[in-house]
Amino acid sequence: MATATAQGTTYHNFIDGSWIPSVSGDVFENRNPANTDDLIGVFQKSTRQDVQHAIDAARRAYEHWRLVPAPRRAEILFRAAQIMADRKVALARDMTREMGKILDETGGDVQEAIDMTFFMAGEGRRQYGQTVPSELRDKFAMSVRQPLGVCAIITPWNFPMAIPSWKIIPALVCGNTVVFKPATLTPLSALNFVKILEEAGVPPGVVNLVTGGGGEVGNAMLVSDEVKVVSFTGSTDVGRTVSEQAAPSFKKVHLEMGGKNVIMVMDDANVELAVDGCLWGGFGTTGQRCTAASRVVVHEKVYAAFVNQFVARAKALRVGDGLDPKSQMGPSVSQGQLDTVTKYVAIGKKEGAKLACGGEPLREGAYAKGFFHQPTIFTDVAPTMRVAQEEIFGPVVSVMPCRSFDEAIAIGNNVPYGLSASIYTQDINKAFAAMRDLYTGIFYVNAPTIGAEVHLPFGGTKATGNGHREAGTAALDVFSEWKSIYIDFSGRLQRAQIDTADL
Ligand code: UN1
Repeated sequence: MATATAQGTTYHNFIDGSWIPSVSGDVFENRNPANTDDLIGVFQKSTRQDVQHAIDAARRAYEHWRLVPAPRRAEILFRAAQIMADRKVALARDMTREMGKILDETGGDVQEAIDMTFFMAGEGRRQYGQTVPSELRDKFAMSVRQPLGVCAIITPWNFPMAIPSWKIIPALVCGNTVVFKPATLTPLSALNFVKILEEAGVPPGVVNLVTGGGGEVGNAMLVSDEVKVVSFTGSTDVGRTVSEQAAPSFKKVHLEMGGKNVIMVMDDANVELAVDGCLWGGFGTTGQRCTAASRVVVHEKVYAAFVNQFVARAKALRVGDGLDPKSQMGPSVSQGQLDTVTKYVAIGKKEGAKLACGGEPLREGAYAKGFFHQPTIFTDVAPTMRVAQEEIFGPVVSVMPCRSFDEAIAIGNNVPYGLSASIYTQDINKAFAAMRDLYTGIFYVNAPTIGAEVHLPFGGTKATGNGHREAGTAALDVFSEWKSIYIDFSGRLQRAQIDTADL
């Protein structure tokens, strides 16, 4: 898995059951975003050739793995879930160190991977199809799920173990094999995950890990004829490229992309509860969730009360190294991400939004070697401003006043994305109307926009997705195809839709 030297630990790719270096001999560094002096390790900068080896291994392994009965495949996955649970604390620490979010949250990330693995392992005994009466005599009709082959899994850095589990575990339980390219910012958590699958007994070649950049590693997977499914989570811009690259070979493409999620606070809301929700939804994971509540629409009758409380609470958030149990918000994941935050703060100011708190990177003292930024709130934001339309993926929340429930819904829907939304209200009629009318894949009542559980579908509408869902049994639809089977036991030719008279 790794070799340690005075220069640090070198981690390898995992191809065909062996931990091996890239053919390039090149590596890249992974550093702690809370303290860039802390080198976590060096990882393989893989090439097209490495990807090809991994695809070849996955293709060969598929011929065996697809024939392993699904309940047996699932037994391996149950074991993997248990190993993850046993190692949860250590896995969370590694993740905080490489990604920055606080320990409570990395513990949650690992827990989500455990939950998903147990849930999907259960699907090993539940890949239900349909049996239906045939329209002809002495004929049987049914549908079964079948695997597709090699799946390319491309994952982001914000949920370094949960999101890989959402994709890899259903792929495996359905009988596919995997080539996995994790984000370059979080390769250690990916490696930890794959190591656990290896230990649990996943056979050589069934899961292959190739670290490196999207341009080289990602593209090589997208253009390969051997790859049958691509599951990608990341930005909408990259998702579009994934879709275009994968189109000529007719791959099944599952995309999970950006969000600009809204919390709507109505005049009858419990304002304190709404403030709790907006803090957690807006600044949890330093705003770096696709589901983050980066917009808040507040009824004018409670606007002043809400803003006062929200700003006071945001100012009091303790920003710091995620490994310190006192920290409530960690750094942005990288300099690039921090630059995006500062860019959008400048855009918000220029557009005339009121900077109610924050707005500055934190550079002094304990912050000097990390990518920290103050929790930032813009108020009196117009719904058309860029800070209210574009995904920032940082600790910046835009608050907008509204005069009515209908206006809140209109503002809520008027963005390019459709992942998650929420309403705070005590009025059941408004709650149900909002559930129906927000065009998103996920909706919450009296809870923030984050916090999806693994056994319901996860995904979004519009520029967030391309119609697929992960998590829940919906994930099986990404990683399997239906086969309809007809068995004629009449011993004679029966012509469907034609030989109906003698029935
Ligand atoms: C993401 O935002 O990228 O629902 C994933 C949530 C988490 C998963 C988020 N369970 O917020």
